[in-house]
This record gives sequence, structure tokens and C-alpha cells, in this order.
Amino acid sequence: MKNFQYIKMVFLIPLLVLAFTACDMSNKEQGQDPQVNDANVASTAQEIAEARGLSPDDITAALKTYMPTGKYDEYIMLSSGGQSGQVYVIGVPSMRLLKTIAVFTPEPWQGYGYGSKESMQLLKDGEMPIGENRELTWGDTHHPAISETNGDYDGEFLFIDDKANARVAVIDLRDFETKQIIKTPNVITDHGATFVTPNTEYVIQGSQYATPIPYYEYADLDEYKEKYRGMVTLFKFDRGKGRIDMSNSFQIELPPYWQDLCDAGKKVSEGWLVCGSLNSEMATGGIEDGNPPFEAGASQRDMDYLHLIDWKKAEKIVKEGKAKKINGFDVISLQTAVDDEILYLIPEPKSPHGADFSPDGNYIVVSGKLDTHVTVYGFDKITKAIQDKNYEGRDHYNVPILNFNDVKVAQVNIGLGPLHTQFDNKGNAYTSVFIESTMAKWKLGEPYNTGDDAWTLVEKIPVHYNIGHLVCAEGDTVDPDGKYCVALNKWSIDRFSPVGPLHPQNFQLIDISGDKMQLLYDMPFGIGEPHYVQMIKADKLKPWLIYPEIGFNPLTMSKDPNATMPGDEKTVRNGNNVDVYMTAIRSHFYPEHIRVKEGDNVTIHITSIEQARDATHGFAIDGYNINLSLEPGESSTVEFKADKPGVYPFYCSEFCSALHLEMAGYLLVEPKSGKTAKK
Ligand code: RUQ
Ligand code: CUA
Repeated sequence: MKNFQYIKMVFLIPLLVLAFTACDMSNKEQGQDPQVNDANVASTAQEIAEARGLSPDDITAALKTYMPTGKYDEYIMLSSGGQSGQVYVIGVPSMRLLKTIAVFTPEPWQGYGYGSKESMQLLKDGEMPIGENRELTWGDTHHPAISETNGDYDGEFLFIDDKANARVAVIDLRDFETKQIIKTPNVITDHGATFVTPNTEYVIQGSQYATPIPYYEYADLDEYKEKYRGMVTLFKFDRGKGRIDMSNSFQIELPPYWQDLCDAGKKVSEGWLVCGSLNSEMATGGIEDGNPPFEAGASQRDMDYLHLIDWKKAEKIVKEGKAKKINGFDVISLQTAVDDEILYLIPEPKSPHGADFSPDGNYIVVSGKLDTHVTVYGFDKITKAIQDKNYEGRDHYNVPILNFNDVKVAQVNIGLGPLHTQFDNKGNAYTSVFIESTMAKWKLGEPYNTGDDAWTLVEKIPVHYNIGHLVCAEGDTVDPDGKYCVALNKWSIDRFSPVGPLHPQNFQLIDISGDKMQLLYDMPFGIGEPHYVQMIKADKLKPWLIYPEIGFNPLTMSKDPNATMPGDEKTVRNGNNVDVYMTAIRSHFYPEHIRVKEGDNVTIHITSIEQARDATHGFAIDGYNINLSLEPGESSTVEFKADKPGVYPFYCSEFCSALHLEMAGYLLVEPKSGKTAKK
């Protein structure tokens, strides 16, 4: 305590005076007289700090993360939600959760997957195309990618993959809603997804566990080398339409090496992409039969292969008609990839993971999960090796292997179990170190740093615990911001109040702006296991506050031709089909009675004619598992069969006004055998 008293004097008072000065100024700006004097604030704050046992570091951390009411965060994180199948939006530095974006999993608040035609269609588009389409109600989101222009985030779109079923989704960042879900043809799992090329020409998805291609054809494991394959898919993105254009997308067949994370080259390496791999042994497991388990079988060799792919040339090959069609989709065969020289392998040590291009595009940083080094390759050296055909050999599939020592620039000893790397604006790299539970800061070489300290470790900060990815502000673009990193920790162990055996993950905010890194804040994440996250400057996002016109359909991003406009409300019967044209505004639906007969097909076209910010209505029909969310201006459609006779109240499920409870109506489903309904 004595010690605390001393440091308190040294650190606390100037800090608090500073803090108070800021508060004093804002009071003056608002034309108020400050009611308290500096000394009072300082002594109150001292008392609070003492009572709570806060150290000076705690206090600076608190001042750096505290967001006064009504103030906005400087950065926004877009986080994968792992098994939740969703994406999460989080403010930095406050670490406040702002939103869930429903993607692969039904989400009732947003009326996603609970009857609205638009969301039902999206989820259906992602079904498995085997026999009877197989409904999927979850996803395993891993790597979000913000759309880029010239290698920098432009804040227009977000892409996210589903590792479990090899799917990708497109989210429009004007309304933060999912617009498209695609089941990737021919493959069943992915991992290296999603990554975008520098102008978002393509959204990249690398497969993970090799399977026979197409995956729903059978081949036994003893045919692994012949029949099983990896794949990288390049989804052509049509920015004008805001959709992936499948007719101009294609795949490249790869050896069955269990491709891992991918990344797209930028600047000097634009036009290339890389994907790591982890099972170049082509182990097939079978622990129960006395075979080495995958964990051993796939870790026998000291080196696996980083795949280097010339996507610009691949695009040309497809245009020349050299791709074959598998299930109607263009696939460049492994043979063509070798013959036409679009695929190269680079040895990468040891149980590799992560593959990240430096901001200038020249360096590729690869980690080894069972190594203590990150390995750095130079794109200039790679280009030269390819030109000189300087190969150390060819693999089983005749793919050329570049000479490791000739393309390697440096190996930096940073600690045991490095995974992923991000960058700042001062020539530093930051790597997550899983086994050690640290985040390591190290110096890049030329042109970033020229002295003796190039390619050396600068500092490590402990994290809690088992860090997977990390994210730094715009840290995977051509123009990183520095400022903040967040350690995305898999385990939280003792960091939070216990809530049963399933623990939350832990997002730890770290200030990287100074000479020494400082841990600022722990955010428990208890919704799923997030993998990768991207952090964008908030002012690059230009979201709508209400929909741009009344009757707007968020799926088509245009006015819905069937939207109900005020004055056009009506019910139209056509045989067994009943169309209800409905509007919603505080605090009523119009109409309030829906009269149908048992067995009728009912379609309700419902428009929120609200124009006020945040005036959202819900539309829930009790007993029918229906719930929609109608944001101001939005039009939505719900279709159902009135197969259960009875009287079903419907109501607004979003607390919108003082008379929200009165915002309700009745769906009257007259039984077939019953009396005639009132007209
Ligand atoms: S990788 S387990 Cu992003 Cu480190 Cu997926
Ligand atoms: Cu509208 Cu509650």
C-alpha cells in the first residue's frame, strides 16, 4: 500500500488533472459552468482508485478505453463468430458489442430465417446440393474480409466463410446485412477464406480437408493420392451489383495437402496468392487401426508447402477455355496448373500456419506451430527463382518446388508456437504466439528498418490465454494504422467470473502506440469461438441510418415492386391464394384483421412506412414461428400456409412506442368444416 501511495502521487494526479481539463473544456463548450474544482475531482478519483485497488496502469488503461455516453469509437471490428455462424460488430477502444450480423444461422431479432421470404431464400441458397437439398442451420465462420480498393479497406462490403460446409457470404456494409450465400461447388470444407485481392476482383477461398472431387463422389482412403484433392476457389466479385458472379468464378485443383490459410499479394506481389498447407505427408490417419493419428502423421516432415498461385495467369487460362467443367463450374486441373506454370510450392517449416503479406507486398510471413521462428520470404527472390527455374525438385504431382534457402529472407526467433502476423505503420510486425500465450512485436527488414535490429524481436506481452489470431488496426492492408491490436484468445481460464465449464473467449485490447505495449482491456466473448477479425477506421464506414426509400427491399437493394405504399393496403384473394398488403407505423398495422381459410396460401407484403431513425417494428405471428424485423422504410414478404385453423394474434415484437402493446392484430384462420367467415 505504501508503494501505491507513492506511485499514486507520481502518476495519478497529473493524469486526473489532464482528464479533468478535458472534461472542463467540454463543459465550457456546452456553455455550462464547471461545478467542481480540480482538487475535488482528483481526490474523489483517488478515493475510487484506492477503494477499487487500481494501479496507475489500470487507471491509464481505463482512461484509454472509457467511452463517455454518446461518444463513438474510433475503430470498428468485424469479427467472425465461429460456431454461431454469424458476424459480430465491436467498437474499439471501448470493446462494446454493437451488433450481430445474421449470416449462416437463423437470428430471430433480425427476423432472419423466421419466415421472411428474403432471409429464407438466402439460407436456402446455402443448402448442400446433394440429393434432396440438405438444410444447414449453422456455420463455422472463420475469416472476415472487408472489401479493398488498392489494397486498403474501402468499407463497402464484408465477406465471410463457413468452414464447416465451404460456403461464402456477402454482407453489404450500407445496412450490415447479408446479401448472398453461396455453397461452393465441388468442395465440402474450407479454411483459407475469405481473403480478397487488392481491388476485390476476387474473393478467395482455400479448401481444407482434401476429399474426392467433387466431394460427394466416393473414393476410399487408399486412393487418397490419386483421387483426393485440395482446391482454391476464386469468386469473381461484381462490385456494381454487390454480388459474387458465379459465371466468372473458377477453381484451381491442388494437391491433397490440406491447404490452410491463404492471402493475396499486394503492390509488388499483386496478381499472386499464397496458401499454406499442413499435410504434405498425405497422411490418412486411422489411429484405431494402429496407424499414426493425423496429429503425428501430418507432422512427420520438417517442411510442408506454401502454395504460390499466379491468379492473373489462371484467370487468362480460364478465359482461353482451358478449364474443365465440374458440375458446371470452371476448374483448372492440377495438370494444367503445372503445365501452364501457375502453381509453385515453397517449403515452409514446421507445421506451418498463417501466411501474411507485408504492407509493401514484398514479404510473406509464415509461422510454424511447432517452431520458435517466423519465416520470411521475399517476393523479389521468389520472382527471380521462378524466372531462373531454380527448383529444388518437384513433388509427387510434378509441381515445381522453389529452393527454400534462395527465397527465404529471414527467420526471426520470437517464441514457441507462432501463428498469425499483422503490421503497424512503423515497420513492426506483431505475431500471435500460441504455445507461449504472448503477442510478439518484431522489426521488419528493409526498407522498413535498415540497422542491426532489422529482423529482431522487440518485445513480447503476455496474453490470457492461448492466442489464436490477432488483429491490429487495418493491420493486414497496404496502410496499417498502428494504435491498437487485439489478441483473440481461445482460453480465458481465470479472467472472468466463472459461468460453468464452457468458458468465454477473451479479446484483449492492447495499445501499441507507445514504445512499450500496454494491455488495456479484457472483453469476454461468449457467443461462439471467433477466429479472425478485421479492424477498420470507423469513419470509412458509411452506413445508412434508415432505408433510402419507403418500400425498400434489402435483398435486392432497391424498391420492392410489391411493396405496400400508404393508401394501398388491401387483401386480395385469388382461389386459394391470399395476398395481404400491409403497412406498419407507430403504433398500428394496417389492416389489423387477416381473414383466411384453412389451407390458404397466405402472402403478406408488409412495409414499414417509418422514416424516423431507430423506429423499428417487428411482425410476429403467434404459433406460426414467424417473426420479421422491419427497419424504417423496409419492405418484407412472408409466405405461409394457413394449415392450422384458429385465431392467432400477431403483434409488433419490437418495443417501438408507448402504444407498442396495442400494435397488434388477429389472423383468423377459419376451419374448412366451419361456418362461413365474415366478409
Ligand atoms: S486459423 S482454426 Cu484462422 Cu489460425 Cu482457423
Ligand atoms: Cu411497432 Cu412495437
